[in-house]
Amino acid sequence: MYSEQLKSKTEHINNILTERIPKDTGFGKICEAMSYSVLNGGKRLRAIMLLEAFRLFSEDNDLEKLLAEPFVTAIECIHAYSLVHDDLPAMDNDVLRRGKPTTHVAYGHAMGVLAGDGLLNLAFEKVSSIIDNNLSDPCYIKRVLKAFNILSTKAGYSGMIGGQVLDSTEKYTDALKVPGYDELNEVDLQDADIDKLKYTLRIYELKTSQLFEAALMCGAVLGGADEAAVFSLEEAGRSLGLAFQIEDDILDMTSNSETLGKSVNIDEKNDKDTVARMLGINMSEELVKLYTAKAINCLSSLGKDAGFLLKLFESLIFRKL
Ligand code: GRG
Repeated sequence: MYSEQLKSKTEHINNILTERIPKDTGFGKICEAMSYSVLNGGKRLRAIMLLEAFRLFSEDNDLEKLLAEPFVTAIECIHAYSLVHDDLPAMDNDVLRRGKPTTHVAYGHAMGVLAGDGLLNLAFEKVSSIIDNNLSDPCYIKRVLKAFNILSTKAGYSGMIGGQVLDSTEKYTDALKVPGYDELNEVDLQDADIDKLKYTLRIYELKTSQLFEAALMCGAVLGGADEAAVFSLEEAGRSLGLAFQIEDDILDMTSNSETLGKSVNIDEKNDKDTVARMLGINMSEELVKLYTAKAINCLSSLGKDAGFLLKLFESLIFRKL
């Protein structure tokens, strides 16, 4: 049953993280604040995707422990750092995350910045230390370096951080028109401002899709996938991230903070141009379905038994959290 599988996979990820996040108390409260930021719940979607993508291409449990688990830790550390920094007063200024006070509320603003920085460095420490573990086969070293490059690029200035920059500093003007997004022709968008919509989707692709792409691609690369398969998973991550972020907008407008574990109506409060605010709930739900279907197509095109990942993708369409 899918929900039991999901529960057990989430527990597995939580065990990996608990084992690998440092408990050292030698540097004030930094380790405590880092643990608080990572081990405080979270759906573990990116970690689950990474491990499932690895398993599409390799059934070697030892290799999974050696190569994939450090990347699982890294991607959740990077995700957690982005949330900690996103919640800071200089950004969204949020007080609630995963049902608990945000890191800067619990530990102070300076520690919010430092815990985020510490998590980003810990991510790179974990993946680079794979090389120390008697990894002599050049083929595996190449996979690790390739995945390291994907993760750091997609989380970086031209990926997730770039998206956050556009999101928080660049309101749409005609000068910011972006090409592409032909798939929008498949839905009736009535009198929506298509150029502004495309720009907003571009931001989502950067700030949200890029980490989904990294999760699927890193798992595949570490498992030994060929370039065509890695590209299909990149496309799957792109579409899934778009669907996920549009649903996130919808939940911000329609859910409550008890269910979400974070503040709601933030986009209205910050006067943010979100897809859901631009198109309304019904049309936005059409886009969630469109992009989820695209993601499922890309995943199916691999011709692998991706049963669990497919169910995970489908389950995100009408997620409550
Ligand atoms: C570098 C200063 C600096 C800041 C980085 C990049 C960034 C700040 C923030 C982006 C974070 C963000 C809000 C991305 C949107 C993606 C999103 C909806 C995140 C929530 O993901 P879930 O629902 O979270 O998977 P859980 O709590 O389940 O892990």
